[in-house]
Amino acid sequence: MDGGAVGVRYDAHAAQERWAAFWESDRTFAPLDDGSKERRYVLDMFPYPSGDLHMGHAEAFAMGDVWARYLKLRGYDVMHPIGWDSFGLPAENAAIKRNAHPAEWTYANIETQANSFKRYGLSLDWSRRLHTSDPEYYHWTQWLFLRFRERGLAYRKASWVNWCPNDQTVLANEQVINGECERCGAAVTKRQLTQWFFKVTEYADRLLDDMEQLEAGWPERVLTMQRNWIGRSTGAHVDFAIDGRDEPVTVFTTRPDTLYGATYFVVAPEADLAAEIVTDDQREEFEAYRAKTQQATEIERQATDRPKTGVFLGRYAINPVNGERMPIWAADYVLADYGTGAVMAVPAHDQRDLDFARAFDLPVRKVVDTGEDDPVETGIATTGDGRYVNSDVLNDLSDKESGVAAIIERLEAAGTGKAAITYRLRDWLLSRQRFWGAPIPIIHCATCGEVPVPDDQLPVELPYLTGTDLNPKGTSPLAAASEWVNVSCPTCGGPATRDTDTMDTFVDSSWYFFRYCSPGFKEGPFDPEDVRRWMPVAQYVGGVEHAILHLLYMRFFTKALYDMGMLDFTEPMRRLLNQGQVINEGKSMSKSLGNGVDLGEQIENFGVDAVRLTMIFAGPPEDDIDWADLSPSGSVKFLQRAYRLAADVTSEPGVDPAGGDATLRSTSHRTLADITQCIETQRFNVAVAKIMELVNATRKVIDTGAGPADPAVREAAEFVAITLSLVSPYVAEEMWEQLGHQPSVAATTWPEVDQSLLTIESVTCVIQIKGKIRGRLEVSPTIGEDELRNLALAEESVQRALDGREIAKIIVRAPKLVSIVPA
Ligand code: ANZ
Ligand code: ZN
Repeated sequence: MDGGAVGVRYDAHAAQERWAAFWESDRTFAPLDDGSKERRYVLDMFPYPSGDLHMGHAEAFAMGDVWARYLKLRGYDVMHPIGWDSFGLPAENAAIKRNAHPAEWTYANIETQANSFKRYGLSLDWSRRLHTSDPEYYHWTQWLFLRFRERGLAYRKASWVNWCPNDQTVLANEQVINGECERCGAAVTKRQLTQWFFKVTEYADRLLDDMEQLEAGWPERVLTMQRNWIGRSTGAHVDFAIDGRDEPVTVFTTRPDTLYGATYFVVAPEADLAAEIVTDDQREEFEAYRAKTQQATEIERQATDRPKTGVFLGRYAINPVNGERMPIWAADYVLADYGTGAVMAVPAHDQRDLDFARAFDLPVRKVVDTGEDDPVETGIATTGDGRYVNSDVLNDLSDKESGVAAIIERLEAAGTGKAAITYRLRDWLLSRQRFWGAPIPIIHCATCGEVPVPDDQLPVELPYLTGTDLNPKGTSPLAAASEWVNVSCPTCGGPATRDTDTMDTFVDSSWYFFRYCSPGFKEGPFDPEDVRRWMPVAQYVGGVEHAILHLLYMRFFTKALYDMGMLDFTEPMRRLLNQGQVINEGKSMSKSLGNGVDLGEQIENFGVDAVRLTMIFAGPPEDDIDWADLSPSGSVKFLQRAYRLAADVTSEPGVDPAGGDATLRSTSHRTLADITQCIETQRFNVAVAKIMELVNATRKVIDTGAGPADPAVREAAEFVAITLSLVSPYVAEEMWEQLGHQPSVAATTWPEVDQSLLTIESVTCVIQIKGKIRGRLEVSPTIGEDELRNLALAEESVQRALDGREIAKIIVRAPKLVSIVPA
């Protein structure tokens, strides 16, 4: 089957060495940035240097490279930079274990990964390389922090925070997954600490509303996850007077229309209010309860099947619409950091409240008649629409919308409430009690308070700490570096101390894509002119695990920088592609399962081109791919087959294809049109399948058709080389050279589809039996002889005419004729 000059092969490993060196010295992938071409910025989420590159990186970067190479061939000036997200806990843990400095481990891993990236044939611009742990980079992370602080977007306050008892550090809400530490899986508890926050909540509405700009280019599921995370709830704030307290207490409710059904009042046990209002009689019981809730993890507190617990605080709240006195309880199903930390409980229409009321024998009063069975009897709260009952002014109404509007009007008139919106989104807790991060550039002075480090003293560099100095102690390891900590106050010159916390690494990654536009810029984090030329990013590629963390934070940074006048756009990434995971034998790869696949080994065995081809061909980019189901050796065979086309071509470069085999030309242009469409719509796997078809069609014409000298064969082989270069760049370069071209295929242009050649979609094949026409078939012009023979014999009219007779002779002239002679 497999024709071509026997033994002609490309040597994958030799090609890798050769072309990687060529691209580097030729600076093939450095953008021109001279305005001669339209600019496009293609970006892969930058890696964390945890070790060498793994299969996940290989997939993501292969996807990104399809884009970058494609856009370059389409004539754009493409910027495709690379760098490292090189601060973070794993480096610190490794340093403690090996009694070394985190930088050693970090920068050694970066070098390993950089070499692997180069071997992997990515069209990267190495001149823009950055590491977030370099002082030249974190200088500007600190500078941005100070600018945010000036605008009130960075502030410090005492609050209940998520605490990981294992890593001995605080965590952002986003880093707590089902009540567990995202990093180590330990159950997260709460602690009251003074911490730094970014005021993301100020941008909640814009983060939601600007998603309109992303609808066309971002996956819907990421947008949905962000919407849910921001969690905008509309309802009302209602003020309840408290017996014996001057100030009323406000609750947030989404159902102010059920106000007449409120029968008790609940405060979060750790809310200051609870400790303030509890009566002396109840204090002991309350304090024991509060201590217990602090040990409970978020998972436990939110579990629905968990028995409801709580303590009566001995006090009463007054319902503003009917003056009823309602007992105030502390219960852990109410969270301190949502809404106002206090709720009016309406057991008839809220299941959590009903469960609690039944546990503590509190009254239940129905105020909406939904026609369902009475919640008092069933124990099931009714939440739907219905006629209002027991609700005074609402009793004539029967739908929620008018109920809510009527009660809000009444509350507003009386000055006891108003329409309100609440968000699930919290401010971003950014300080960490760890070493390997950007120090917070603040000095604490007994006289002057918080004093920012003056800009001309940035960066505040990390002191040199190693090994056991870094052991987690509950406070930052930096606190022990007394020479570093003790400074004189920049304002009054008196004795002062540095802030000893470092910034969450998500701060570093919230602005790195701007820095790529201005590598080495000394007057700021980036030159706004550079960013204006290159951004927004045309295509961002990375894992869906960042759907809310990184992808929300970087949107927040962008909006804040826009408000500072440094940008002229509000969304940084036009399009987002989330690649799936590479799994093995149905499961995520992991050390404990022992099912890890080593990227280096795969490359050793099959070569970079075949590994990349296998990744891309495996399925749609966003799907998970199971390495066990794939055949990198099949990819190797295909690549050799493609290569041999180029080796076989005998016509000269530049020959006019016009006189060449018409059907092959039609196939080439149709396939090229399809491939182009597939790339544009991110169906990279289908694009590969089309390239395979074109290889087969060309092979057939070389072996059994017009032959290797036909100019259409050259055209087809060139199409193969160019389109294949997106996925398997080394073989493509080899082909391009075999075809007599100067390097590099990456620097050529994507061929034009000749529309006039697309028309011949099928040809009519005549089936003769003993010279008489017995049937016709519509077939592809490139159909193979075996396939055509089988199709012809399967035709009903042919079967009938043969009537069971044996066949003496069959002549197949694909695609137009099959001639059968029966015995
Ligand atoms: C009375 C009520 C009646 C409520 C009813 C619901 C149904 P979402 O939709 O998630 O925003 N709530 C308010 N603050 C809370 C807190 N800190 N911890 C726990 N629950 C809290 O939820 C808003 C509803 O959750 C609010 O509306 C409040 O209960 C409760 F038939 O108020 B509702
Ligand atoms: Zn001072």
